[in-house]
Amino acid sequence: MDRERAKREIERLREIIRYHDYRYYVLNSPEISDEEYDALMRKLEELEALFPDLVTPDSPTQRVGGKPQEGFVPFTHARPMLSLNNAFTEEEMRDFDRRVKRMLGTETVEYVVELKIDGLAVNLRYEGGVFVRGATRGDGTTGEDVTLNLRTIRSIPLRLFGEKVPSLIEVQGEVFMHKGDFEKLNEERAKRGEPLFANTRNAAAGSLRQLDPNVTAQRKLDIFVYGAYLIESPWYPTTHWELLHFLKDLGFKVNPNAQLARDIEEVIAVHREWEEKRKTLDYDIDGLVVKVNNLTFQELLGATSKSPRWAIAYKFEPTRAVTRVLDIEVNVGRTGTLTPVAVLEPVEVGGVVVRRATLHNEDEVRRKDVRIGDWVIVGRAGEVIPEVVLVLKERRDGSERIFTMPTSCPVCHSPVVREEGEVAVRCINANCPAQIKERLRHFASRDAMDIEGLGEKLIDQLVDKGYVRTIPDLYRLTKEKLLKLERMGDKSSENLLQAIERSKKRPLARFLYALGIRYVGEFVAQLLAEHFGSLRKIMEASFEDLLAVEGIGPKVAEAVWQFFRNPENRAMLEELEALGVVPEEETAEVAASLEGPLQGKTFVFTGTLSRFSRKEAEELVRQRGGRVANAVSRKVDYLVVGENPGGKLEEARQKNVRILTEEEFYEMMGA
Ligand code: 3BA
Repeated sequence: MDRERAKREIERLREIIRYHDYRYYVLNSPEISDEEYDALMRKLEELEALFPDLVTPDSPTQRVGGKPQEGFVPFTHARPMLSLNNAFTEEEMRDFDRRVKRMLGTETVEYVVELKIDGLAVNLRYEGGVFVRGATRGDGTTGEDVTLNLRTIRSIPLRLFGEKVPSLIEVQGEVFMHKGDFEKLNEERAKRGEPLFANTRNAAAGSLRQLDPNVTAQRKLDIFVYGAYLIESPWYPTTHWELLHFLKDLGFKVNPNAQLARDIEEVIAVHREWEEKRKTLDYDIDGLVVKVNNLTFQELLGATSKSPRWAIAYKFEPTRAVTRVLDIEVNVGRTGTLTPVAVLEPVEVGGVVVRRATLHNEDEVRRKDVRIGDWVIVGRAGEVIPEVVLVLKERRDGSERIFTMPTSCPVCHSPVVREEGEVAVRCINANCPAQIKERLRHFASRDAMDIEGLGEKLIDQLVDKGYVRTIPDLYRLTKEKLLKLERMGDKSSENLLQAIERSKKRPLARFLYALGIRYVGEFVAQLLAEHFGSLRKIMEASFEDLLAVEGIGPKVAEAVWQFFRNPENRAMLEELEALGVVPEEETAEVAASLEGPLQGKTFVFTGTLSRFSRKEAEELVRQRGGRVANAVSRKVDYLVVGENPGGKLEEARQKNVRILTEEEFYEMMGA
């Protein structure tokens, strides 16, 4: 091939590849397969190898490469990168709005509301449409030149598109790491015994400040751009909203969730929405950035030496906080599992005061190396139960004490065992008061038999006084006994007896779940109930019968079979039946309803819904032929997230289950 033809072919290939990079990395919507893409790239590489003088820095082949740098060179931004003032409350936002209006002498100011990406700010310089230099924010005036590292971020265009490419432009954005990539990175670091990153922002910063661009390339960073300084351009926008669209048209990745707000009350409403919805994103945000839309207004308002008067960060309550581990206690669960729990100096996290955080198990305490007296970061990201995220080892002074798991149960003092291949240490005394209490608590809980009023404190008293030891004992309680308990009057004891009475006829799935059989969560209980229909049939099922249920594996089948073989359990079930506890059998109705647009789709709900009750929402799914499960597994198609979602959300993320906000759910239901 002659040089001229090669040159034309190289340019053609680059343009095609650039377009597909844009589809894949910016729009998340590829048009061709990975194989087709690789073939284009190989062709380009071959031609460039034949004509090395035709290789230019903006070629898609030139993203990674280069040797480790000696250090970073300072870079002075064309215009200082200011910082943002913070607001935390609605009142502070209304104050901001009043200030803006007073200074402008106008009553109507429109705002653009952007998500505040929790990453690090960078500035990208393009000359003649080609990416030439990129730098961190630094002190605002001068940052560090991290061009080679930024080139590895595939969502950063090396060359701009379109008709209106400015000849000189500096673009600002936030480099960040996706939650999933962050977790994988920390897992790898834990395996290699390297210190963990506390959050996605630190991980992104650490990755961008690598001297070896090859390391940065492996960290899978991403960017959202939100601002620009148009130095020489064939066209100038008049609003920030237009600027965002312009940046998008040039090939930059702009966050799709930015929106216009007509007034400050709309801004406040958007903030309320995202306080919940942020959990469904696969990147961290720590608030909103609110900007005056009109660029002339922006100029009139100007800036102080530190920050613009036309923008403000409207922050969320943090979901992480730093505190101290005062002690490590051990809890005994329903199945006798001993769980270490950190007792913390009380600290506010995401609007609630946290006093305790789970440490999961002994291995986890070792892995994180949590000691009594340590300063730690506690997190509550979408989880109900807070956990210790990271130990701040640099704050140790040598007075910290190492925790060891007890060799006997802290409640009943029987020896504990750790079975082969298990992480959990268990107390195997079935009469351990801690286990009895936890079993009863689980049995009475909302998702199980839902016995209203039978909470933790009451169960403690009932067990400690010797009135209740087994589940059937609950159904033998009398008013005389209840009246002897603290804070139990005439009315409250009658209410409790009624609640216990009502629980006698719960659906079979709830009853099975309530029994607390190992590995039988809400979803498995539902499968068993649907498959067998009655308790009798499940009790008589052989191991093979159980294994034949779709979705049930050998471990679960074994646990269920064992449970019903145990003579004590059988006696308990007979007792319950004699006391009138007869779960409602699963009728054919359920099977018959499995037709409709949602046939074969399984939904799980978490959190409180605002428009419908949980029951009504579940009914919407069933009417359309879908199924409702109680626990997240890989078989679940959608998790619907209401207010204050539980741990299911994190599970859904890990298992790649589609997450729906409440609104998206109603849309899908046509409700
Ligand atoms: N918008 C961060 N600053 C932002 C341009 C102004 C600004 C931010 C922003 C000052 C985000 C301060 C550092 C800086 C460029 C100065 C955003 C975000 N807008 N959406 C108004 O998502 N984190 N950060 N960056 N100049």
